[in-house]
Amino acid sequence: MVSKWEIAWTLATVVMLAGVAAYSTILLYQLDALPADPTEYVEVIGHQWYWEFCYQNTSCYNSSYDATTNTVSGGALWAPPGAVVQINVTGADVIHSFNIPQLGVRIDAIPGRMNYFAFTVPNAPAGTSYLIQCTEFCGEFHGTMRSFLEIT
Ligand SMILES: [Cu+2]
Repeated sequence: MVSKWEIAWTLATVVMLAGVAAYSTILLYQLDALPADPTEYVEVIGHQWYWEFCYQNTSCYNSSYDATTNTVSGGALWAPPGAVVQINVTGADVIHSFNIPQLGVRIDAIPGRMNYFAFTVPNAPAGTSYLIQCTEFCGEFHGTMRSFLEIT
């Protein structure tokens, strides 16, 4: 025979798990929510093997990484300290993945699809830079498909 205690603790567990599930679902949706009024929008396009950054959908910069000096030329992801940056990410050829490891930013760059993500730039002094690394194996020079988020 089932005791009333067995029924009670089973029900208590069900209620607790339902609460955790509901709370987690709400948090997951909030994590994906985009800010209503970001400081800047940047279109990020992954190419074999460089990142292209477009500001206001008009000024585009191809960021070329030099592994011998660990620097980029031609452009970077520029943002002022504390800015809320919305990135609209896509791929031009194969699947790439846009990743700023220090800031926990990671989103796939998929041809024919636009992925949206927003993050807050740290309040770091101008000139600070954060590594950007492609994290989806995308061919021969995947390892040096890098750029920088540069604080302006
Ligand atoms: Cu890549």
